[in-house]
Amino acid sequence: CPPGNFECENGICISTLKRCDRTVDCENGFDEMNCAYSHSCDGHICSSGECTYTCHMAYCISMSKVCDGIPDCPHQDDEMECETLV
Ligand SMILES: [Ca+2]
Ligand SMILES: [Ca+2]
Repeated sequence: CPPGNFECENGICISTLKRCDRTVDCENGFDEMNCAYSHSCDGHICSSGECTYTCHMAYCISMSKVCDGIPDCPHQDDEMECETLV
């Protein structure tokens, strides 16, 4: 990858600005791995008035994105545990 770019595990190049921005840009979420986010999340917490869900890699998404049919977690686990809620 050229300078200023981050290489995904599959060789795709993305801007380093997209690394650790809490949005999955690499196909497998590689750009969001090993990130030191500004705050840690253990289970379900509420911060700044917004409830968040924690994916399997300490990756936070809004609770409203859980079970919305769109994979938001790097491992898509926000959609995987929906069956049990039915
Ligand atoms: Ca990203
Ligand atoms: Ca989702």
